[in-house]
Amino acid sequence: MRAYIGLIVWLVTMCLCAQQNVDYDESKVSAYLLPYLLKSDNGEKITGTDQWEKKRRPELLELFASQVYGHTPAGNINVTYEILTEEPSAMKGKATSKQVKFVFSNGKKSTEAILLMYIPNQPAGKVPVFVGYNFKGNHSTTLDTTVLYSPVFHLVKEPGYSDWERGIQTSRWSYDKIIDRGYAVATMCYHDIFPDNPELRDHSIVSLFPDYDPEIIDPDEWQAIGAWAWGSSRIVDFLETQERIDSNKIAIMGHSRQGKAALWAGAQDERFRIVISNDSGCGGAALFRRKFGETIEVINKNFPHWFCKNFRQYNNREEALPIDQHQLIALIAPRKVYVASAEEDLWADPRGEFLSAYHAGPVYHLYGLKTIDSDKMPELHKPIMGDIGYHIRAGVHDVTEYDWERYLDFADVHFDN
Ligand code: GTR
Repeated sequence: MRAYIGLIVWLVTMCLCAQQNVDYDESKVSAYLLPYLLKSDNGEKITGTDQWEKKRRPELLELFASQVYGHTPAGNINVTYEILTEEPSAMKGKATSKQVKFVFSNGKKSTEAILLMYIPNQPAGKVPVFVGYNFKGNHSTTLDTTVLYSPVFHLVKEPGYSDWERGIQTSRWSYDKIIDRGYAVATMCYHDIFPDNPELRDHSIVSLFPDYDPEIIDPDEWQAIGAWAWGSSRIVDFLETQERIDSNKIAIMGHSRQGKAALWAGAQDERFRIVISNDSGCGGAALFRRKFGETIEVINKNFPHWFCKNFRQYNNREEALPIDQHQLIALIAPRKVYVASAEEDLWADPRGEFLSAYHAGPVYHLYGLKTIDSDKMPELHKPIMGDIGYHIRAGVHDVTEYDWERYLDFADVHFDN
């Protein structure tokens, strides 16, 4: 059955590639020069962590904001939390579940989201937590019938969303494993923050900010990925109020488009101590300059509401982009980062994902941390577990139990759990 699904996915991907003129041939990847990590825009060499943090890091953050993801507005909006349910004997008694309604408001208009949490009952006391968005509603991540449908469900439940059934994505959420290993998990449907459709921008949190104009999008204005990243920081704000959560041990895990948003969130918000990008591909961990699989032009065409408008200048002009994704990963240092790929997920360019994790190394070296020591990709299922982690597993674009097991192993090491 799995092989059959794999074949269908492969066929669909091949058709997509043929249509969109993308490359899956490693021998056609032309030589490229990556932008400097440890040299600032005025040519100054960066040799220490102080210089990195005060000079180069802010420069790079600004470039990612102005050229790729858009600026996150400085002003905030009001967020309130309402505990909707609390069940101390969820998951056959081994966890406490909580559902919390977030109301985002600017005084005139508001939007809502629901956070679902499972917290292990053992050990008692504070526990580390994984934060991550789900794609098809909290109810899709579990068969637990008390889990509510997302507020945004009525909006996006259109053709194409007909598979939003309860439990449809349980395989992507290894709740039992997470709880058994002493971690909490907090998830929200990403559509609640910015429904993944350019026409629904008015229903996103972006529309609550003072400078929002429904008719005009400025060249460096944030769009969906920026909003999703912002939303995960609001989840952290809430977690910081929770007695059972160890707010020094917060990991973010994002898959695919959410892997992109997780890296951007991790670059901006230092409260994420571990940042995990699962099959994040173009605009995530993959190096743009390889132009392998999905490219800037293709992603901007298919998802015009993900990146800022300035990013479109680099359609077919990857060399002109002043940054590349190894620098995004480096912005997470000295916090821990883990990049994962799937062998058949060529659209996301597994080698490009690996190489950006590898090329982020020099910044981690400044901190004396353990990086990936070779640009040769590891074999399948041979994870690298330094301060930068990486694995490639067999199979297609997905989040599997294997992936979660590695993230738990990585968190065990770095959170000393
Ligand atoms: C694809 C997109 C990728 C990736 C993926 C996903 O259609 O081209 O960049 O984000 O969706 O999020 O599943």
